[in-house]
Amino acid sequence: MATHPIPRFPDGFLWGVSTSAHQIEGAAELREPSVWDAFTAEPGRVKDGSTAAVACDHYHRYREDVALLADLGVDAYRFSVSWPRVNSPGGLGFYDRLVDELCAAGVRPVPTLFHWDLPVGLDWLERDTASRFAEYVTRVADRLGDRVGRWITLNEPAEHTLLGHALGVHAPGRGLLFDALPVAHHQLLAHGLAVRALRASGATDVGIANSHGPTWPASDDPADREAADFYDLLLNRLFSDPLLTGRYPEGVGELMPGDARQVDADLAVIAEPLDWYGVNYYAPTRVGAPQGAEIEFGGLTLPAELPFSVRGIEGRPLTDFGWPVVPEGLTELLTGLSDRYGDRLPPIVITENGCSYEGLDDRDRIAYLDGHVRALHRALEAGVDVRGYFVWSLLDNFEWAEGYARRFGLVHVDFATRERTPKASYGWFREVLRAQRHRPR
Ligand code: GBH
Repeated sequence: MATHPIPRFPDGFLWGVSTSAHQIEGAAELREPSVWDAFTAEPGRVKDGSTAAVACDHYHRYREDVALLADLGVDAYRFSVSWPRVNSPGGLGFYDRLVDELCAAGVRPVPTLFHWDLPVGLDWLERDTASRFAEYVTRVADRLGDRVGRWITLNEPAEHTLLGHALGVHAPGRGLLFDALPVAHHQLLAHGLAVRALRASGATDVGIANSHGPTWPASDDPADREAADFYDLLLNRLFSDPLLTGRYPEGVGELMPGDARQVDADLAVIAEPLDWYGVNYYAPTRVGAPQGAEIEFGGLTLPAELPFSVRGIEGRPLTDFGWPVVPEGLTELLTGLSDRYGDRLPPIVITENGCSYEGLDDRDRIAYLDGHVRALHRALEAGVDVRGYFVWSLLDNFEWAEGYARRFGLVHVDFATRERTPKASYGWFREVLRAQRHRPR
């Protein structure tokens, strides 16, 4: 554990933790099914064969979880609203109670409106899903907007496109490879329409949570550089460029659904100004030229026909998931975003950062988080306007295709009894928050 105190962050910097509905709520029988329920029901899709039918049972235990947040001392809590639950009778009432409980505890609610649990029957390949999303967002904002100040439209459209629709390892389980591009466009359009819907309902603090990470070429060889640049385009710029500049990267707009005029009109919606830009960061990726074979990577099997190959990052500790621990990648990422977008980049909030490790005495998690908070401070010193930091996650939870095998929580959950036990990292984060508030500048 680092011995030096973490440097002081600016006044008003927002400290928080994140979760998502499908991963923690349970009470699946009280809502409509989502594509994740359907996907999980197919044999072999989730590694340990588990489902999220009960998960952390947060739906029934939210009071206990809000008490954990209050005791931790975070300013804010990022959770997600389940669209299939909102579609069910009484579903919005749950979020009403949760938001009331958070406000009473002095914790700011920061809802994400879509974190991958699409209602069964809807499909991101269909353009109409974007308008349906905006209608749903209006319903949520009308109900919660008197107490919710800050909103997040989507979580990681890049990962949802890639994992869910291009590779098929997440719901809805489609392996469309490049034919998945309309899914990216329709989510971006849904985001823009949601920003407009939120503004129409009076919201003044709207952002998105995008996954980002530096892409490191495997070597200086032009073939490796070209492959890395393409990977960076697909995972990073394909999303940040339209959102922040109103244009797709060179050559991509032509691949999107609709004629050029339609795509341009959509881009004007997609580029609605944001109050802040959310970044989920876990690790950089090492990418080289294709190697003509399937690749095992980060729990995934990547098909051989991709125009790049993903390599390991050597000489770094790995988390239980096999992801490398590279704190300075966060500084590099943030200074890179600031260089690329300049004045067009709104203030940044780190909406997720964390790691999976076993055990209650989780010193490795403390080391990971400590390193990343320091790396974040270095980005601030370098002049990047960062306004907040959220740890993924409050609780161990249903880690998608990995089931319950990966533990990202500051709080341990026993999935037989649903008992919560704060880990060492919870105590560490509480001390960090305390020190930030009490240390003189
Ligand atoms: C987030 O996705 C999700 O928003 C959240 O729901 C999920 O629980 C959480 O992360 C943990 O998975 O290059 O080998 O280091 C993040 C998904 C994270 C997937 C980084 C690819 C790269 C692994 N991405 N990861 S590696």
